[in-house]
Amino acid sequence: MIETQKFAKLLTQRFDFFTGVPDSLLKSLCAYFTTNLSKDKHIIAANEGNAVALAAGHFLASGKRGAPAVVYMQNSGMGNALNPLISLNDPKVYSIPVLLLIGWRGEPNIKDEPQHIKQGEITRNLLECVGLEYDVLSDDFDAAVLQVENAYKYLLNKNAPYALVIRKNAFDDYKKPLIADISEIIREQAIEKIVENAKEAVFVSTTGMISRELFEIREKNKQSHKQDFLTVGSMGHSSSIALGIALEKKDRKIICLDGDGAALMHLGAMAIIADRQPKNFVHIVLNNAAHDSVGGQPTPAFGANLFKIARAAGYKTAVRISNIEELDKIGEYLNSESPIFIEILVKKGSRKDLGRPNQSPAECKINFMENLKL
Ligand SMILES: Cc1ncc(C[n+]2csc(CCOP(=O)(O)OP(=O)(O)O)c2C)c(N)n1
Repeated sequence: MIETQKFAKLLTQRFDFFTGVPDSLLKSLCAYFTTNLSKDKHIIAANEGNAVALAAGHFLASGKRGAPAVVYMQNSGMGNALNPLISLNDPKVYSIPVLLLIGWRGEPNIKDEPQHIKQGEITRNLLECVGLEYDVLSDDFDAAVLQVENAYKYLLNKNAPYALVIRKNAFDDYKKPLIADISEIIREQAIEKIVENAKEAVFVSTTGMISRELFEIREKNKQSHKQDFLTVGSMGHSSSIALGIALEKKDRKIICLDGDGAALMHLGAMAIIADRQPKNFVHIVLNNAAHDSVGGQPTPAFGANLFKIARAAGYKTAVRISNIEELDKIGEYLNSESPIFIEILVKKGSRKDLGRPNQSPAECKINFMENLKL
């Protein structure tokens, strides 16, 4: 295991701009950047493609020799990153170097969740396929120093991206930055209230804790899971999945339970929803201003006023709930004019003993589709 602080210091000696999307395997590193770098030097991006582009902008503005930046991501985000990596950074286009740090979820022979298996299997092949040089970071610090040096030389000499693939437990714990909560509402309780007030509705829930909490609430209530589609991977796409369903199943109320990080990741989906004006659509963002599921790293979602964005985009109803008294009115909001956007400000954190769905994605899909047929 590598000492996070030593490794991060090594990087900051060579690089002066850091951006990325948080990953549980890289949470210590991200915590170091958040705590120790200024807001101009470290940006938690909306999505991984966004991060690659920010890093490219930094490079373009960094003088004659050019200073490559560092972009960190979970391997699930490689899909988002590939577009700019291939059509912007690649030597066949602008030849813009960038150091990628890629958290290797789903590494073969290491137990992980179903949504990480395929991505883990193909992580190296994907890099090879796009002709991106890489190395798997050693857990020995001295060896890692040489790997970073090697990567740095490559970036300068070849003017092309280079990746370091990072295994589980590569870094030791680094203290989380203290980021104040924006509300007292506990997310699981908010979801419970929503479920209570929407017995017949179909739910599409986002990646991370929100889906796990929805699953647990159904277990606790001894309800079936068949009305819930858990978007375990594919972060940022649950509202589009929900819209696809809503347009087809006009007699059912469709509720998307979104996270703020996920909503920001593909914010354009809100404009599409507003444009289609579904009459049976509720988009709920449980906003804790953080990527809670992977370590609580901050998002700019509080200041972004998502409910105002929704209103401006054309949702018929758009409200922000920030305390328990307003949460009690959720039933009313759920029955207002659709498309409905409800932003609920919630506290970070979840129950320590929160379980994981014991149903496979395939079972979830079959049961959900059976239920939708009715
Ligand atoms: C494309 C992609 N990038 C990164 C991740 C890693 N990831 C999983 S959950 C999550 C945070 C989600 O944050 P938010 O939507 O705000 O929900 P919260 O965890 O706060 O409830 C991240 C970054 C991912 N699964 N997919």
